[in-house]
Amino acid sequence: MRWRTADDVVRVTNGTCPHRSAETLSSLLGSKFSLMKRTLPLLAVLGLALSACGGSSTDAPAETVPADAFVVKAVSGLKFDAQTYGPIPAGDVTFGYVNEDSVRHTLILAKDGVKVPNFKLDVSKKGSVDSGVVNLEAGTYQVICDVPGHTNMRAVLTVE
Ligand SMILES: [Cu+2]
Repeated sequence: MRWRTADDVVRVTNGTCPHRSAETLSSLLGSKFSLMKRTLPLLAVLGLALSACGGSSTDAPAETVPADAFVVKAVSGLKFDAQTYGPIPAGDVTFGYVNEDSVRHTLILAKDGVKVPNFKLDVSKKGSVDSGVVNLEAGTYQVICDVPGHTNMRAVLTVE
């Protein structure tokens, strides 16, 4: 997927773990000064910082789309990645929302002109991901981005 560029991965990784930037630093130091023994203590400290992060289940997980999610993407041109979605089964639906555009987008649902309450996804910038669960009865829903000026961001979701 386009949003998973190397830069995005680095950004996401750095955002996940404040110590992770040390990895980049240490690899830089490692390549430039690998023969200089006086950098070893510094690298050891960096290594401790890394191990304090690595694999700990208490870290905030990287924000990713849940595996079972129904994925909608915001793409360039103030559009969703499709004009029609579904049909998907009624009940609890997990939505994943991926921003492949360069500006903020939201995702809300409406049925018969009435907004589905307590459900709004918000992806602030390129590479942002949001997800949420909403219970939907069968019907035809409008998929809407309610950011001002994004009135063309409309799609239809069929739930059955
Ligand atoms: Cu939008």
